[in-house]
Amino acid sequence: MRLSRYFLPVLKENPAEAQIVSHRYMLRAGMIKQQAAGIYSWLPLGFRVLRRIEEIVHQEQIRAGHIPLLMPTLQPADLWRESGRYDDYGQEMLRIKDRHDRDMLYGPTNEEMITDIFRAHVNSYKDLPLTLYHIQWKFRDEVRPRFGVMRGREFLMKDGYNFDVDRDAALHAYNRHMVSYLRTYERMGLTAIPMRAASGPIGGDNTHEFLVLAQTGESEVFYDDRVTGLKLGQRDIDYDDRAQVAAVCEEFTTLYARTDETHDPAVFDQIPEAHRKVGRGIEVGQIFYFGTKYSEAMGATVVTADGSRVPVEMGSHGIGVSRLLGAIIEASHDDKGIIWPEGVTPFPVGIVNLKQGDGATDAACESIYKALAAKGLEALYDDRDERAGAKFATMDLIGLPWRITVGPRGLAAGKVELTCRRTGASEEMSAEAAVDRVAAIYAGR
Ligand code: P5A
Repeated sequence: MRLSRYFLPVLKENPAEAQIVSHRYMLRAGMIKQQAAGIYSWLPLGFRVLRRIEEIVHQEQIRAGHIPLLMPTLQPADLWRESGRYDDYGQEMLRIKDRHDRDMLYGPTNEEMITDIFRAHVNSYKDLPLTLYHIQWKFRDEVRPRFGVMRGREFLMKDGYNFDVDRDAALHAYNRHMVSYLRTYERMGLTAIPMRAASGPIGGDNTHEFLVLAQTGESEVFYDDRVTGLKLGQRDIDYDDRAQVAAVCEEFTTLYARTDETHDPAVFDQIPEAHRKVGRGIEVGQIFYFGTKYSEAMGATVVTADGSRVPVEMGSHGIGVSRLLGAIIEASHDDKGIIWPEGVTPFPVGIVNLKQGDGATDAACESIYKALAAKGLEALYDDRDERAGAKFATMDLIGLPWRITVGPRGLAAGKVELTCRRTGASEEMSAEAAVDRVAAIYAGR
C-alpha cells in the first residue's frame, strides 16, 4: 500500500476523551472513529488489525477441531423466553420491535440460538462431540462504555459452544478451549493468564477468565507471579488426547490466579511473599462449563448408546476480538506509539523514502516494495512528499515492527537501513539483504 493513496487520518493532538494509552493511540493512528457512545467505525488501519486477529482466532479454533458458522446479530425474544433469560438479562440487552410488533433483540451472546440450531438437527450421541463457533458483532448496553474498544457497546466476539454426551466429554471440551485460547493469545504476542472467575449471567460453576496484566485493566487480580513465566510455545498438541490436554490445563491453572470475585485471602497468603502479586488485568476471554442449563430448558436432547434420551452437555467460550486490539496496545507500546507484535501487525514492514522525487531513491523504494510483494509481504510505503521527521513520527505512531529507510546518501554506498520498532536498533545493509531479512522474520506466519 502506498501511503499517498491510503486512508490514514492520523491526529496530531491527543484526543481529550481518551483516558488510556490504547484508546489514545487508536484514535491518533486513525484506526477507529467513535459514532456513538461505545460504537465505532473501524477505519482501514484498525480494520486490518481486526481482520488479522480474527484470522488467528479462526486458525486456532479450526486447529482444535471447532467448526465455524454464522448466526445473525438480531434474535427473536421468544428463544430467550424459553431459557428464562429474556427477563433476567435486564437493561444490558438492547430490545427492538419489528414492524409487526414482534419482540426482537440485538444478541449479547448466543447460547439460546445455538441450542435452537442443535435441537433442530442433532438427535444422537453419534453426532457428538460437536463444537460450533462464530465471530459476530454483539451488543451490550453497558452502563459505562469506556476506554474505546475495550468496553464497547457494540463489539466483536468469537463465541463457541460445545455439545457433548456426558460431563467428562464436556470437561474435555472445556480444557480444549483453554489450550486453544492459550495458543491464540501467544500468537498475538500476549501473555493471557487463565484465572478462576465467577460465571455471571452465562451460568455454571466452572469458569476461567483469561487476563492480560495491565495497570489500566478493569479487573483486580490476585496471582502467584510464577504463572507469568508459563508458555505453550511450539508444543505439539493433539486436541483429541484428553490426558495431554488436561495436563496442559493443570500446568496453567495450578498456581494461584484469581479475579476478585473468587479471591480467597487464606489460600493467597500461603504463597511465598516474593511471588504474591495483586494487580490489574484486561479480560480478553472467558470459558464456561454449564452442563444442561440451556439444553434442559430448551429441550435439546440426544439418544445415548444405551437408548436413553438425555439433555446434551454444554459449555460456551468467548474471545473479545475487538477488545484484543486495545489489550495488545496496552501491553505493547512506548511514548512514540504502538509496537505491533509481528503476529497481528497491519503491515509487516514500512518503507520510508527520505527524498521523494529523487530518481534513484524513488526507484530503490519501488524495487524494495515490489520485491517484498513478490515474497507475499505487503509493505506500507511512505511515498508522500513530507519531511523525514514527519514520516518517522507516523511510522512510530502506527507501530509497524520493521522499517526500511531509503535515502540518497545510503544508496550512494549501496545501503538502506533496517530498523526494529521495538528496540530502535538500526542496521545498514543492501536492499536485497533487507528484503530477505524481513521475509525470514515473517516466514511461516
Ligand atoms: C462465552 C461465549 C460470554 O458471553 N457466551 C458466549 C459467553 N462470555 S463473556 O465473558 O461475557 O464475553 C466474552 C468476552 O467478550 C469480551 N467482552 C467485551 N469486549 C468489548 N466490550 C464489551 N462490552 C465486552 N463484553 C465482553 C470479553 O473479552 C469477554 O471475555
